[in-house]
Amino acid sequence: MNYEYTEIEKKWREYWKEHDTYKVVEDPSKEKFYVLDMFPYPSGAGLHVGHPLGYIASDIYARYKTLEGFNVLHPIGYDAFGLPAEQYAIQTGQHPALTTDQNIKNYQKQFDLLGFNYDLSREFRTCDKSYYKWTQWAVIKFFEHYFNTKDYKAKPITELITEFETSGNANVNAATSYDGTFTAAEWKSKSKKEKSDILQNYRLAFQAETLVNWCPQLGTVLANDEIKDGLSVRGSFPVEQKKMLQWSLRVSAFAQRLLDGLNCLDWSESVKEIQRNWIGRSEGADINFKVLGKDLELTVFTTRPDTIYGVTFMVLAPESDYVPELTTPEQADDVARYLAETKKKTERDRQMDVKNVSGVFSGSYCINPFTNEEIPVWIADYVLGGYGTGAIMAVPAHDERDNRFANHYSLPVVHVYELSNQDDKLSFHDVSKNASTLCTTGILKDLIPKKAISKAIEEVGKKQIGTPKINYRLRDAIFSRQRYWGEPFPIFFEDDIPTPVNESELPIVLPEVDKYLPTDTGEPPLGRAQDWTNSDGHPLELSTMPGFAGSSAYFLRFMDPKNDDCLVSKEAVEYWENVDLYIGGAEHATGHLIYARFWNMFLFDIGVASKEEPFKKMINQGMIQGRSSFVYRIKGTNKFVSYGLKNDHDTQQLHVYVGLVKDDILDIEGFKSWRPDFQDAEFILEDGKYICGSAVEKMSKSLFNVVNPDDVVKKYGADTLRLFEMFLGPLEQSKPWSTSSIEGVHKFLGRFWRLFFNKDIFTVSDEKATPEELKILHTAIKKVRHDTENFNFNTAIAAMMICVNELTKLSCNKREVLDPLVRILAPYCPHITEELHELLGNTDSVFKVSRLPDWDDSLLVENIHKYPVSLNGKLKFLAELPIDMEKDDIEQNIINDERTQKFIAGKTIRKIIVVPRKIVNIVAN
Ligand code: ANZ
Repeated sequence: MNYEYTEIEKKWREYWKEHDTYKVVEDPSKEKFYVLDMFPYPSGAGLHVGHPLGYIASDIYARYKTLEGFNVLHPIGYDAFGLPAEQYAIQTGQHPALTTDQNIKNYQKQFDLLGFNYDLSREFRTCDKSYYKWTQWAVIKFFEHYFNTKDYKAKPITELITEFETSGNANVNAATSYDGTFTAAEWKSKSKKEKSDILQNYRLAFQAETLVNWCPQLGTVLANDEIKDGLSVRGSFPVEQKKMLQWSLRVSAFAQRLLDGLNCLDWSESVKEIQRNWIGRSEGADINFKVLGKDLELTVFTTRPDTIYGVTFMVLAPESDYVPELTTPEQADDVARYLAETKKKTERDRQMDVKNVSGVFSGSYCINPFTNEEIPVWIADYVLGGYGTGAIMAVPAHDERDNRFANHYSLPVVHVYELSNQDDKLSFHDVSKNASTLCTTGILKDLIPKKAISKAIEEVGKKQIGTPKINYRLRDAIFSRQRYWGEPFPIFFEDDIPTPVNESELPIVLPEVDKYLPTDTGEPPLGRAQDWTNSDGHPLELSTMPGFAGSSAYFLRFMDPKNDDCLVSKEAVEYWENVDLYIGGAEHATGHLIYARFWNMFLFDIGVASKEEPFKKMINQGMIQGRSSFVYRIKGTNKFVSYGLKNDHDTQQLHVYVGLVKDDILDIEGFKSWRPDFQDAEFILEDGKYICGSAVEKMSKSLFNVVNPDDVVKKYGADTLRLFEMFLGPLEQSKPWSTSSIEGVHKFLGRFWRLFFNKDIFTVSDEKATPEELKILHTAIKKVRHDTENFNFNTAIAAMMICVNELTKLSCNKREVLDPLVRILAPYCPHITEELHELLGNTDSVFKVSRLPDWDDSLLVENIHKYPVSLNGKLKFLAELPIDMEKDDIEQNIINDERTQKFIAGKTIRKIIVVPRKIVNIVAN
């Protein structure tokens, strides 16, 4: 019987669905294992063969763990809110829910074809109101909590309010953006609105004036990656930096915990390092500089207080609150002009741009507390408003950016570390914190930087002009978008005071609107909704939540997706705990993977999550790149010249659809009918063929190199595609798609199948396996188990191929060998193995009733020795004898061997020399 993969695969897909094979329930008698793929966002283009790489890997591992006896949770859902569907809605008027639904259905179909073992009873979409109810609920919880810096965790804001009422805010331990102080009496005397405004500075979800990328024409805030060269990617409209009232999440409060948590995660070092840099812990000091002639101090954050004798100017960020206070009337025009100029640049542009130095003098001076010198205060956009205090002390001798600025504006450069003679002329001298260079000035003279830093901080303390400080680069996350297709906020406004809706009113359902655009007065699209109020008639927030809202706790919801009373029940979360294996792209290192950790830590603090970290182990699959094919058109003609002859002509290289090319040879007829303009194409061939050029590029529709997994499944079956994608190379490496070896993988499955058949008849023998057969099998079991456990799927497959080849040579069809073989291949190729498992006489799925086979090391050791038998020193034959056979028995065996008799042919044996485990030599004459 042939290997009819199409029928077999269809049969088992239906069987699994019908029998709910992959449905899991909490079962305390079994150990759990939670495997999760990063939440897919279903794009309109569907999946190409590059996408399933991670999904196949997680599916194999999930099945492997099932066969090991674990209770495996392997769910799937869809990250469904987001910009592409909304943009499509703006262009076509089609509701984004419709587009999203179509895209999801397409993904589901494609996933189904690949035979994944998702527990589909747990599936949900972020745009389901039964799910986003819990996203809204979490936002209310964020709003109702602050971060206590002593207990190091989120605590109810009501506790803080009680403290304000009894002792004011001077001694509270709270992460805050509030820098004022008040007594209990002062607090009590404040109005409701004033109290609300102050509390915004403590809440974990809060409304604040934030600098954002604002695009007036689109009427929305844009993320950095939605802007290119100061213009919106969509529509090419100008974008400016603007302070706007936005919702944010106080992620910064969790910076140290996010940093510490990394140490216990089994993630790649590179992703952990990216997160460490993103969180960006810096130790230093805040130092106050008196402003000349004003009752005002300018506070700067510096990591190098040891360089304070070299400060020759100060710099304020353009958006700093100090700017209006320090700008003198004479400088006002210049400063205003400069501020207008810098508004056009995004923060990222400002950080990247090292060539264009720009700034303006504020007109004010500060006094250096160590030297008492007067130093000018400048305003420049290389200092960022949101980091440290938004102001710096500039040390052009030892800081590169300050040096560039000083050189541009001819400001003095003063060295405070010794220069060797040959460095004498240096304007900038990089002295690292760990250098052994000595300081040359003041009370820090002759100290190395490390010592000078501590001494300077000590001195700052003594003079009472500052404090040691740890800063983090990690920012609070801006959490509101002026868009339609997202979760509505569960917040209403009463007398301008933002207030959460009653939990019983959740979910706040996304309303219908006539257009997905801002209103004529510039309000977000929800401004178009009728009766957009809470149950008391108070207006609801008009912004929606950003893309990451829905993907920040989805892993918890999969544990208990139907629960309408809470995000996840105690029993479910205590059983499933967290994700044991997370598979997805490393590109999420600074987005999703920070937000989800933060969100989960908060839920842990309030007793919802049972573990502080959501993803224990993470694997980042590589990319599958496309292999593009090219044709070469002679310029100005419709004539195409084959690859080898292209240099004889003046040609233009064009991408050609890869489906029209096999082994680099173009299907000429197919090409002609591909596009109308190629209908009359002519060709200059090589050996009667048109050879195409090729290159490895990103897989993309526009490069015509996209391969659809559905087509591959049709041609070879899902089991072949699964095996092939894993066989392409190590999981975490990027690699080009090349179909040339897919035939080989497919043939392997055919050979495996034929082991079970004698011509057309399923024939498996119950005879005992030979040691040789067992050795082949157990070698494979050992290697496949070890390699699968360690995600070396490609080498595990290679081991199975060797095993099948060797068994084919021996025509082995013994149940004792084939039955375990089915089970080790099952995680990789679930369809073919289910079919064979059934033919072997089982009545339920292999994933329900079977376990992985173990290997027996004793079967792997060589227990036969091949003795070279020589007659009078000349090798005659090899005798296979048990390795532990005694000397006398060996001698007896050799004497009795027919071959010995034949070779001595009438001679008399004089002596037999036996060296056990080595040789036998017969002396005869
Ligand atoms: C004086 C100095 C001398 C500095 C020197 C560095 C080297 P990290 O390590 O990234 O935390 N800085 C402080 N706030 C800033 C802001 N808002 N925008 C841009 N730069 C800012 O960097 C801390 C250093 O970056 C601080 O230490 C400050 O410059 C600058 F030889 O102070 B330093």
